[in-house]
Amino acid sequence: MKLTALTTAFLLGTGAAMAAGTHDGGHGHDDGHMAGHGHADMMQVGRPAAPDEASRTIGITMRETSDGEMLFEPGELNFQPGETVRFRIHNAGEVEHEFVMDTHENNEEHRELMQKFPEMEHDDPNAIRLAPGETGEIVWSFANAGKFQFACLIPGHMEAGMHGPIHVQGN
Ligand SMILES: [Cu+2]
Repeated sequence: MKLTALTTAFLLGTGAAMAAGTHDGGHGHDDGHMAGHGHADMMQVGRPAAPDEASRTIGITMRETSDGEMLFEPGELNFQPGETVRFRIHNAGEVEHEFVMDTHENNEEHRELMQKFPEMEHDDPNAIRLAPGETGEIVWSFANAGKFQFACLIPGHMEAGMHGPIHVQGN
């Protein structure tokens, strides 16, 4: 799905989108590669991992409701520090959605950035953007205990309900 996301970025990406995507350097994954285990990919919420590291698969559905809400199912996620899981994310809605894992603060910053640059495309390892009907995967290793967040940062979507807590509980 990484290739699909990249291809979409190239197909849909205008000069403005490209420029917006790099204007603050805040994403830190400009080349979009899946180096996986380097320090550069380590975030507070964890790091991308290889598929064979995953100990379980979690299905996530993204959709809109008839009364104008947008949501993730399930609405909350729980992990242990050091746990590596495979997310199989399906967009069952009628518009594009994305699944982004990060700290609440980083998601908030990112959301504001996307409001300013709605055409912005990104290819961060902690995020995946899916067209209606599409399914994609992220394999992720949760490093630190703490409370994180998954959200859709497309303008208006988080406000419509697309966010939930990720609890990484230490013993
Ligand atoms: Cu969305």
